[in-house]
Amino acid sequence: MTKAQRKQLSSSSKNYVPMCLCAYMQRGSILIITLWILAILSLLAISFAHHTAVGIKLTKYHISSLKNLYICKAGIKRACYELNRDKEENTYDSLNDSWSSNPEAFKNAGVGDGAFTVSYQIEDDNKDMTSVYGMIDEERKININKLAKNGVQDEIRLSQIKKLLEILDIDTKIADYIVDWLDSDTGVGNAEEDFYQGLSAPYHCKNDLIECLEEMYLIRGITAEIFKKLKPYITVYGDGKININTAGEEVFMSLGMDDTLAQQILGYRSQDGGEEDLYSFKTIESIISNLNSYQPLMPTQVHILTTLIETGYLTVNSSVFTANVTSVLNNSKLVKRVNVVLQREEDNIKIKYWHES
Ligand SMILES: [Ca+2]
Ligand SMILES: [Ca+2]
Repeated sequence: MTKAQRKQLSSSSKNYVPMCLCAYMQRGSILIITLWILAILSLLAISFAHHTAVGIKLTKYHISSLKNLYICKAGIKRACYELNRDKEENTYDSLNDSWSSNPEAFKNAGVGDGAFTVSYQIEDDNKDMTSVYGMIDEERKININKLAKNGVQDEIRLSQIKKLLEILDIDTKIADYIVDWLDSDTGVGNAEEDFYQGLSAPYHCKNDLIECLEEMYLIRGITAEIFKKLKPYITVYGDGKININTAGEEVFMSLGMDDTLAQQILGYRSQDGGEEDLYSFKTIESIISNLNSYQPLMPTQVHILTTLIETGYLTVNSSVFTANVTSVLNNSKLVKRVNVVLQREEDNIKIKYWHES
């Protein structure tokens, strides 16, 4: 090999090594870039899958929620049906009516993918809470809006509410504060505009009717404890008459009856008439004679009843009903509650109040 050939060979081998290295590095970069792209795509796919899963869950929740609402609406339809049916069956309203206690219609009644229940809780003789499957008529309670008549305090109704507060062991001043909230005057009383404007977060005294019971939390002196005690006995609906077929002892006594008379009414009502509703008061005129036939009334008791009947404080009918409807779906823990107040009129039923939770 000549000197020139050796020089050429040496030169070509020097060039060969960097060229190989360059190609190797190029392939490595492509691999790294590919891996990065794969990683980014995987992350995007995971993120997309997560979003889709959340979306599917939300859609399922909304579908279940909607189904639950319509099951509650079916419960309300059933309540309206029972109210209309009852109107055909009799001309009075009592706890023996189909709207009142009717597990067949209102307890866990299957609709589509779930079931509805229309119920409320009462205290039984052992002071335990028990469910009644049906509606509550508002005429078993005292309408506090009637404490003010045309914007002026009604003395007789004020004394009735004070009696109720006494029975429930609540300060009777609360009755005056409720009157101040309702009556049209703004200066005479202990809970008028001045009081509410003097609060750390002031607001106006309403000087008008209460639209829903929870509004009472705005009235001076009404605490959660007092509201809970009062709630079963008061309402803001109805014409102010008390249904003698549905009211309880506390309400009868607040009307001025003694304990014996209140118990006599409850005793008459609770007699078992078998299939027939024999022991409801069917007309106002029959109240005294029915009670006398059950157990002779004292002259003072006859006088109290006569006065209450003649002054229009008693009735045998109800027209406003509260339905607490709960719906559950099969295979789901999702529960929906709708509380409605229904007013039964001559030829239709009006919704007076609606609350969903
Ligand atoms: Ca009836
Ligand atoms: Ca007032």
